[in-house]
Amino acid sequence: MAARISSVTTGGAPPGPDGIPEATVTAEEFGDDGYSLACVRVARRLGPIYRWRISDDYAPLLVSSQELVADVCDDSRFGKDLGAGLRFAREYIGDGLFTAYTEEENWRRAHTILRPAFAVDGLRGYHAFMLRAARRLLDRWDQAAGQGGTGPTPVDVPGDLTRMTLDTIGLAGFGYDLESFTREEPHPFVRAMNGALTYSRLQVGRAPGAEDPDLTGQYRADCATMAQTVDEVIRARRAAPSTGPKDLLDLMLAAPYPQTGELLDELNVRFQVISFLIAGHETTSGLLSFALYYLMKDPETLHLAQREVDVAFGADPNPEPAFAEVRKLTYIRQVLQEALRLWPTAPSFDRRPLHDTLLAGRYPVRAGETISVVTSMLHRDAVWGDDVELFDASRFGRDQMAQRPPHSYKPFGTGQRSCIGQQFALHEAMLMLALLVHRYRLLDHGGYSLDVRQTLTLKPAGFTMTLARRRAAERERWTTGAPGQQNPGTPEQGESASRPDAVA
Ligand code: MNH
Repeated sequence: MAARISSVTTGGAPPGPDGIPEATVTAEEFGDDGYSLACVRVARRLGPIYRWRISDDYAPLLVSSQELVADVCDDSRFGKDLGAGLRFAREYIGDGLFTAYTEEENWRRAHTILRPAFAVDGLRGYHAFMLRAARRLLDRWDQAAGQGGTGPTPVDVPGDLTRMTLDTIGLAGFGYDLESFTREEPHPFVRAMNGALTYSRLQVGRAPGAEDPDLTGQYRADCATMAQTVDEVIRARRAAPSTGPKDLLDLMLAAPYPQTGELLDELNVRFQVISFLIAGHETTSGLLSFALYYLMKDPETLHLAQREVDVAFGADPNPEPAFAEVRKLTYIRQVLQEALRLWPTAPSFDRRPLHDTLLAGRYPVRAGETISVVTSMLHRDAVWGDDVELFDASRFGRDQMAQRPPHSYKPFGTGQRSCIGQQFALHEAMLMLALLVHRYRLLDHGGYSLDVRQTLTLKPAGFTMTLARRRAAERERWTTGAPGQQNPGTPEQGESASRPDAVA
């Protein structure tokens, strides 16, 4: 059922003098589905470590076994690196959190100031915004389900979920409504953002001086549009300070760095806002799209997910779950974690040795060189058993999680540079997924077969499905079932204390 990352089985390359094979990648192997998926194909051929000479001065090492990844996650010997794509993105997101070097003062400042916004108390304040954006998606999908006699029309799953996650981060982070569901054309910021991201992607691996002047002109215009939108948002907030709980923008504008009492400077705030708008939506919408794909294809998993939300929300056709209720949906969380195992939507991250060192005690690596973790291969390491392509949410039951070695699951990166928005993303995704499986049956109208593509992040391309509203009786069967089947309880009972093991 699961689409497999296709493997190429032509012969291996001879290892170099350091024992590391060097990849020569044919155009066919490179394919057209994105750099990270090509890295996976090469890893299948060359094994868990290889060097890929992309240009004369850029030849990252790629690692993908649990053993090697565990070593590069040692924060005392390795730190975050910016691969070619992120280095390029510094043109428009500068030293924002995502693209700052750890040594840059602005990384520590922003990390210290913004961290509290992503702890439980911060998250609680975003719940209402998440619910509001989720509601917009349900309204659209109710229409598509064909209320009022018209037949169901297919929904664009990744497209609509991207609208939802974008509205969420705009509202929750910055009090700014991107109104993604009511526009015919994307918001100018969104169009500019996609243009700039596409342009950066095209630049990776392109020789210096080989820019296309038309594209470069458009790119400059896109960067200016992003900056303008964000400066407007900032001006509006300065003119009318918010009265509710502090959001990200309040902290960015007014919270001092405790060590020096200084605020983030104006340019850095602009970089932060753009960074959060980008980092805060694509990955989460991809995650939800993959989770819906597996639920649509796998009735048994869907059944368990529906049982959990039906018991939690009851027969109420329009539940408005509270913050704490969402956090108790452990099976829904497991479905999301398993989706991120098979398709980590941020498919790789980069590390670099702080000093010359031996990787895993045997491969010499130099200070400052780029070592990319191929997360989607790590998540298929033998530590995951012998049926790694199988979607199986029980892998994230508490006992199974405790048995796996550390650093076998890295969808959110690692250590101090891991994703600051992890709990934000999981809460948003749990809420949305819970509302969806409570409300609809998920119908595979076209026999969709998984086509994973990387733009910036991974998405199931061309994924549409149709929906049918569930009836109250379907939701009540768990609690009012036949004698002997009463109240089966939630799946994985007693696991409500379990936390994702994402960042070890
Ligand atoms: Mn997020 C860093 C994955 C959702 C904001 N994120 C990272 C990294 C990964 C990642 C991997 C580490 C990158 C690296 O080492 O170079 N993020 C995800 C995934 C999801 C996600 C898979 C959703 C699913 N991220 C979010 C959300 C937000 C966010 C939501 C904001 C609300 N992420 C960030 C920021 C960083 C980051 C900011 C950089 C943090 C730092 O380096 O200090």
